[in-house]
Amino acid sequence: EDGHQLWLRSHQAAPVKVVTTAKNSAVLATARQELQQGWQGNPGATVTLTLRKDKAIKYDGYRISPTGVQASTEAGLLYGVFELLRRQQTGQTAQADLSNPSYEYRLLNHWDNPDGSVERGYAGQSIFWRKDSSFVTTNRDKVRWREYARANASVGINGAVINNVNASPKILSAEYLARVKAVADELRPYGVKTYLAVKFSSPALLGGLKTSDPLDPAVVKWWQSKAKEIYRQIPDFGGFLVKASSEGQPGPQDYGRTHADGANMLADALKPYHGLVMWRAFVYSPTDKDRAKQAYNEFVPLDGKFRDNVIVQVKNGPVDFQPREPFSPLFGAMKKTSVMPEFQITQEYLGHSTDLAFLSTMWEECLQSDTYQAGPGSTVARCTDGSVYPQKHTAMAGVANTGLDRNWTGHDFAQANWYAFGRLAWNNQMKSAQIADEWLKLTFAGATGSAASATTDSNWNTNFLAPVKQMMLDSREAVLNYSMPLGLHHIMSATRGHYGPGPWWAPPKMRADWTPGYYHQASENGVGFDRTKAGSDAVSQYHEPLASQLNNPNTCPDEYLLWFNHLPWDFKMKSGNTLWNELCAHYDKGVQQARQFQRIWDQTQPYVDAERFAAVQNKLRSQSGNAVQWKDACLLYFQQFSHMPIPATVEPPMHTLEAVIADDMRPQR
Ligand code: BDP
Repeated sequence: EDGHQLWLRSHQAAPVKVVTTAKNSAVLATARQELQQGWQGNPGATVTLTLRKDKAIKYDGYRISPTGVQASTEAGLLYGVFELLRRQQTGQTAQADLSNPSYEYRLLNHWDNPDGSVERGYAGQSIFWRKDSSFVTTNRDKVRWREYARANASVGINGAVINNVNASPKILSAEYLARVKAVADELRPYGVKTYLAVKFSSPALLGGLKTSDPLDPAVVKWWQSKAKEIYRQIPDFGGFLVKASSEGQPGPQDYGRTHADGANMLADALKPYHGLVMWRAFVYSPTDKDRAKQAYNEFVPLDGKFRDNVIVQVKNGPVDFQPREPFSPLFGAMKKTSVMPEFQITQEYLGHSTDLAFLSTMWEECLQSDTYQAGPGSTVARCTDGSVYPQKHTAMAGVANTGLDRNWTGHDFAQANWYAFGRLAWNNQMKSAQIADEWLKLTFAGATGSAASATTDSNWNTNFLAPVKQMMLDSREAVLNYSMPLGLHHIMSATRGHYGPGPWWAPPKMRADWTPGYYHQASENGVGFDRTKAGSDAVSQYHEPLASQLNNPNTCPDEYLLWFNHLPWDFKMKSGNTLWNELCAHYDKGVQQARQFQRIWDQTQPYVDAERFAAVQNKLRSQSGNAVQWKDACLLYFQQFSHMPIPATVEPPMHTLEAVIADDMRPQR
């Protein structure tokens, strides 16, 4: 029980007869095989896979019934099969149902480098690239890529960008493309398309041209012939993901061109092959006053100027994957452009693969946020899935948390985030409680080797499923409480790769917008970033009535308070507490929650195999230590400014500020 099987644990299958009207294809063969491997229904039953056009079925959607699946694409049949099996395994009734994906493209973004390292990866080396840069595709590679593709298909993910957005130009060289083709060949039978992140200056760096100016004819030609070269080998290649004019990456602005000029040039090169360009809106410069405003300022004026095979890829929040951010104001504001959300599955800012944080609740919160851009109910979900605006393409991306670790994701519970991402990309109205419920049943039921099963054993339901599900649902808020409550953000340690606290970090000459002080603004006057009309006025990028609500500290929700306001330490909160006391209470609560998670898990021992029980127990122990560090460090750091006592109800610090800072300076990972 090393977790390698993810939520796809093997089952004793009952015999089943598969009948199909579809022509034989690789994807259909996969669907058939999955049924035969996993059938839990009546032994000897006949299941029919019907391929037929049906107006009610969108993209790769499907209809299922206890006796079969109907879809208009082979991938739809495969997804229907996985749903049928999921229902059997989780004890849901297999009543007739129609299911359409919310988004046409559901992609993982791998920040994997050609040398095998993974940027912000906490689960080992890349599954796609090897350090020794040997391009020999081994049988082990192929098996792993197929297992990976199968896991994706089981939750409806249909695309993978297999290299880092901070892209190396050599990814487009002939020898790397051969490896890309090898990957694509293994992902294809599972309906997963392969994409690449490209470096905008590749024509100069790789092609030897004098410039990479998107309006230069030689540059245009270079990309056209590169596209041709790629599609010759990979006819169903998905397209390019581009990080340009962002964090030092080259881009169209280096040549005085706009993001639209750059994106459109690449889009034209891919158009003959139906390829897509996902152009990231993650842009900010150190000279602007408020980083949170910049993507909006740059991209809104370009609305309507992008080719129809461009999708603008927007991080969920306006800054950078913080544990909690308000939604990016670009959602709903770009009305004539395809816009897609990007979430971070890997836990860069939420405790790496040490802390347990079920991110589904975070994504659900973002997707269900109301932008009001087209009246009440214009949620981020509806503004990006085509319900509000007639987007040509719809998509959702997640920065993957996978690596060569035996359990794929480092923390066994981090698998749930991969799972949840796929489920929400398929259905952006899904509730986190249901996702957690499914994942726990699929991943842990029957794992002790006993007869314990999700459907029949009420002890398992009461003593394992219920408390562990609650722990998952509370886990992200717990991380917030002990790290960045009340709208605090970007105050993590830089020396330890964003793990642990670091509100003090400010090396000389460091870019201000990369230091925590820029964000927390703590002084004797108070704490928080003033983004009200009197401050940076970021609030005005939101639609009314939201803008006014956020602009006033008395109506701004507590969870965004210090994101939008700079407030005195004795500011009176809705609870009646002073801001300082409220801050102390949150940090303390986070620590207590982490402790409680340890207790909950300890109680589950009879229901979990020894290996995963011990692995999770160890992680939770470290997480508690991390929570205490965060609490002690932040309270002692901020106390230097508030000069107020830590309330007696709060567990007193067990570290000194000096000790935590010294520890932070000693790189640990
Ligand atoms: C930041 C990461 C950095 C990424 C960047 C991005 O720290 O490693 O390159 O996001 O999304 O959060 O491009």
